[in-house]
Amino acid sequence: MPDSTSPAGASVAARAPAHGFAAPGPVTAVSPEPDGVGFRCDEASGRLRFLADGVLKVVLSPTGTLPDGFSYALDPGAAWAGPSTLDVEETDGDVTLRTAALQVRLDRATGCLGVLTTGGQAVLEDAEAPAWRRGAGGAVGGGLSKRLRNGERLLGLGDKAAGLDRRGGRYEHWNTDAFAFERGTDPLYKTLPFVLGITAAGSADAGPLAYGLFVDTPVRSVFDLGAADPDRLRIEAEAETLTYYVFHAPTPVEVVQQLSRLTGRPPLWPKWALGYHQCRYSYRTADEVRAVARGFRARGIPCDALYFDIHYMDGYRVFTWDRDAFPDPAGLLRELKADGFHAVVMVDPGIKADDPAYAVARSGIEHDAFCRCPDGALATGTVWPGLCYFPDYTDPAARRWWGDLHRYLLAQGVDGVWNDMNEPALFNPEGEGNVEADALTLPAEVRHAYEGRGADHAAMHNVYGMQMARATWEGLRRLRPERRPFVITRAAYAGTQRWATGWTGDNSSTWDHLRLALQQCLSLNVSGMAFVGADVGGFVGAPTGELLARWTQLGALMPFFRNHSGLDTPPQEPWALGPEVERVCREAIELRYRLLPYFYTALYRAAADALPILRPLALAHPDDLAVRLETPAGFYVGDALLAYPALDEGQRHADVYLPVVPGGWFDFWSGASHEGGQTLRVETPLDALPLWVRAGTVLPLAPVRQTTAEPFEALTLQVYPASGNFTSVLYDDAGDGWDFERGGFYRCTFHGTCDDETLTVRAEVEGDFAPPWARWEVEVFGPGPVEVAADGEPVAFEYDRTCARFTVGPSQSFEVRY
Ligand code: MIG
Repeated sequence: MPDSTSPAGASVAARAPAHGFAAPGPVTAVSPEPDGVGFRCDEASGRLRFLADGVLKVVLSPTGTLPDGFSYALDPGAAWAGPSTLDVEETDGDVTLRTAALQVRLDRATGCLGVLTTGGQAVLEDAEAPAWRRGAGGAVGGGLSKRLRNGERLLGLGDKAAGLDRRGGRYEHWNTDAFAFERGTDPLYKTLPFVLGITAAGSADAGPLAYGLFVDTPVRSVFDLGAADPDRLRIEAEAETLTYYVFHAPTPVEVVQQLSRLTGRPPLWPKWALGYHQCRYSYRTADEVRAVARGFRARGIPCDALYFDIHYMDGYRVFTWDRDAFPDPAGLLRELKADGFHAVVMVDPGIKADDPAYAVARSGIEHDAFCRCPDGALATGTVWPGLCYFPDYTDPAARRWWGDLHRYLLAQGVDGVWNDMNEPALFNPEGEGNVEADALTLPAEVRHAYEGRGADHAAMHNVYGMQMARATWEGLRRLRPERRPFVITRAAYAGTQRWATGWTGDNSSTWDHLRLALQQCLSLNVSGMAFVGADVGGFVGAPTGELLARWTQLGALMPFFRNHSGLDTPPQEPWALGPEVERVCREAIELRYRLLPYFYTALYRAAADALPILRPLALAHPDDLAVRLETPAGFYVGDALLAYPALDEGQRHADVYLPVVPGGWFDFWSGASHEGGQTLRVETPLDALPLWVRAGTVLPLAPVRQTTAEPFEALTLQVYPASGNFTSVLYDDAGDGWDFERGGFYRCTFHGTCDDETLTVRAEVEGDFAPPWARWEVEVFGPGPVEVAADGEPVAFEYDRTCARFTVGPSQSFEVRY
């Protein structure tokens, strides 16, 4: 070992005692800058810059210099054209900047900032001036204080373990291994410091207003959303520089899109990522994995991926296999592949440090890829393998080294990588290594490269996991350029969605966790992380059959759909809890596979159009006063499907609130149509998963298959008409690879027009990809037609009270006459 490891004597310097707050003081100078202004105060300087008419960037610093603006959160590929117009007006009292969407007023006397609409409606206003807490060594932390209004709802903050409405809560951002977390446990694994505000309707002509606040400080921070003072949103971050963005758009969904454009859209994940995945901690031998695979195929339960948790490794050494338990990994993975299963393996950041023969550790040292203490010693801490080193993923060379390690796994046929423990999480047996006994992560003073800038762990902690996921993604992309990477991460910071899907960590097999799983996934979607899921069935403990059935139903509607359970828990595969539960689980999984074309389109819309996949009702219906955030429990999948899964033990009915939409709603199961603006009571026996389709939708469905790759001949198109014009989109491509970037995609826009006499659906196709379907099986809901035609030619049809069925060629336009 070239370097010794030394116990860290240094205490955490950054926690200096506070000596009170300092405000910026009066504005002393204002200077024009591109798309905004710079300003100086007695005690601070700042910059206001519009990235677009409705996107304002604010940078504040208690020093004279503002940073270069680098942030891991920002998508470097995002092109901001600036505001379409910008007026700057200076008066004695304030400086006002106006774009086509917003005006910002900087009060000269106090340095307070107010963001308003062009019509003068408040969007987000300082309640008090920004302030810095002065420690002995200068400024150590900054604070913001914004006004909250009566009736204003706040969403976002990623997967914080609470209800959707974050108002009244206080949340901390410090990525933490939160094993067996409960509702209210905080902090958790992820830091997504974005708040979506939706105000109550102001007056008859001023409807609800939507805005977003993204505070781009990866350091430890606290968001108090009205806990200490109900009318104040207060943010304190252990950062000198406060950088935040205010978004404003006509609708909440567009605000989420603004955030997603800033911090990046997800890549188009391979299609198999949308299939059903099975995991446990751990399938310990090759034979056990084979038995699980057979379990799915023998029972005809669809499944696309199996997971290898930490026991596949040799003594928890990453990039190794335990050859006793898995004598021929490549052979096993080939077998699985032949049977339609993808293999995802866990890779943790901790690299075993106390084995001189371990090539990965030696290579890391040679490449100087590991984090060091200020005295130059390698930082070490204890995790699964014992004493470990930790790669510095904020160093581009270390990321490259890390990425290249995956060559070994890819050669064996691994399809995807699961990054866990990347908060980073450490154990603390008596403070082994040079980690403080109670820190459970790297010490604050550990050094990071931070892209050549240099930073300590306190500053890099919350981005560690995202940069690990990035290094993994980039490695897979580089080493296997013909395939799309699949990466899943536990820790995250804003922007992680560019490189990884996510799950919500170690939940429990309880009914409250079922509801929490939904709330967490919805909030993650509001916060820019669309491709997420929670462990189906719960990780800690054991679900009852009823809970597993209900959780599989909910999971079938989450983007990431994986059953996972913890060490020493009883089996939790869909068949583990008896035939009735197995049937219900199978039906839910089958529904997911039928919905795949719709889900894949939703994923495409997330990747292409920055749209969330899951949407709380309030996101889509901010002006509907009947839509509160927690009840009813309905939510959207994509923009057309409304779901009301049962979330309570023994639940035998659901009160389904249908929002007001043109043309109303159709029951997905019965085809019956219902007007919006009412609450229906529906039965929810164990096998019921209430689903509603918005009128004005063409819903694409595939037949049930055992994997997402199984070819099929007939695509079903369910048409749910609404009078007037409507459009729907169907996206498809090869499901993997990058041909879609060069025209190898199929995007069909359905242009529907409907009145009492005629329904026409015109299919407008773009792209060069030829989907494999031989025909479209069309199902048109509503009254019985008198005739049907495709591209002008009459077509035979059947009608059965709710639905007219007929067959057309793929991509054919059709017309129904009533
Ligand atoms: O200390 O790899 O959240 O999904 O099964 C536990 C074992 C480490 C935590 C993850 C969980 C995983 C488990 N890991």
